[in-house]
Amino acid sequence: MLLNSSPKKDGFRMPGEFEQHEACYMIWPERPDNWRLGGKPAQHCFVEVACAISQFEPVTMLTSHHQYLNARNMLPDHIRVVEMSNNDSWIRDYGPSFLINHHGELRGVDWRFNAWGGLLDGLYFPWDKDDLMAQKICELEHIDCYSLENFILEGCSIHVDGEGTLITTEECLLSEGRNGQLSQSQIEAVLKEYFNVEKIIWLKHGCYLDETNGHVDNIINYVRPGEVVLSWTDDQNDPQYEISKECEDILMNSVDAQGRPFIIHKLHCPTPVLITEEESKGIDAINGTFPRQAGDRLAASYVNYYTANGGIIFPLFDDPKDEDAQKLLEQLYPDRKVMGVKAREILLGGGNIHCITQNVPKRAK
Ligand code: KQY
Repeated sequence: MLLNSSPKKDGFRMPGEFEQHEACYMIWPERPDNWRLGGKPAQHCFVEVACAISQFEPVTMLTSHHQYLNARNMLPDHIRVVEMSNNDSWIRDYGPSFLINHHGELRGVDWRFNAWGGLLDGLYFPWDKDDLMAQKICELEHIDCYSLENFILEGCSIHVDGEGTLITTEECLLSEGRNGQLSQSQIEAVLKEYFNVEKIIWLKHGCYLDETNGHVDNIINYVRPGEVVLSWTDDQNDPQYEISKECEDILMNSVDAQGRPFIIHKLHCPTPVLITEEESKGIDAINGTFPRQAGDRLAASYVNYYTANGGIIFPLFDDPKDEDAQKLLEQLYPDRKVMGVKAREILLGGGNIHCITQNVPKRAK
C-alpha cells in the first residue's frame, strides 16, 4: 500500500547497516554499455559477492527475463533468483530505503531516480525500469511504502547511524541534476521527515572523479554510531588528499545527533586504478551513456563495503593496500568475518560492493 503520511509522523526510522538484517537484494549485471564483454566478467564477480553475503544472510538476485536462466545457472541453489525488469544493477541507489519502528515492523521509501542527474549529467537513459524497482521490491516484501513524487535521491548518497544522524555530501545532494529547484534547507527538511533523523552532516565532496557526483558511500562508512571509516591517501599531490582532509576536518568539528564527537579511522585508497585499453574496448560506446576510456581513473575506495550480519564484504583491487584494508577492518569488526572479493569488474561499472547490495532490516516475526 502507498502511504500518504511520513516516517517521522509514523515513528519509522532507517536502521544503521550494522544493525541486524533479514536478507539482502542484488541485481544481475548485463548492459553492454556499462559492463564490459556483455557483463560476463562482472557476472562472475556478482556471484562471488552474493556467495560471500549468503554465508551470513539470505540473498535474492533480481534479473531481467533475458538473463534469468543464465543467472539461475551461475548462482548456487540457496540464492533466490527472481525476475524483475531493470535498467542496471545499482540496487542501493533505487531499491527502497527500508525503515523499521519499535514494534519491529518494516516499511519502505520509494524515492525518484533519474540515473544520477537526469538529462543534465545523468549516466544513462532511460531509467524508467530502475525507478519502478523500489515499489516492486516493497510488494515482494509485503510492506507498505512512502512514495515521493518529485524528490530525487539515491541510497548511496546517504549514510545513517540509526540514532538520528545522516551524513551526505553537498556535491551530490545539492547537484543541479537532482533537486536543483530546492534549497539546502528544503532538502534537509525532506531528509529529516523521510529518514526520521534530527541531524544532517554535510560533507563537501565525495571521492575524486566519482561519476555519481560524490556519493557518500564511497568516501565514508559507518562502523557503529559515532565511528566511521574515511577513504584516505597520504599523497598530498593526489587530488583525493584535499577531499579526504576536508571530510576529516568537517567530521572532527561535528558532533552527531546524540552529541558524540566522531571517531575517524583512515582506510587508505589503493594506487589509482586506471581503465586499460582492453577493458575500454570491451564496453559498447553508446551516445548518452557515460564513456569509459583507456587511462581514465576510477574512484577506487575500500570503504564501499557491505556490512552483513556476521561479516564484512569488502572490495579487493589486487593492490598491496588490500592487506592493510583487511587488517584495519578486522580490528574494527572483531565480531564479524572480514572477507575480500575481487572487485575490479564492479569498479569498472562505476561503483562498488555497497552500491550493488541492499540489506533488508530484520523485522519482528
Ligand atoms: O556507485 C553507484 N552508486 C552507481 C554508479 C553508477 C554507474 C553507472 N555507470
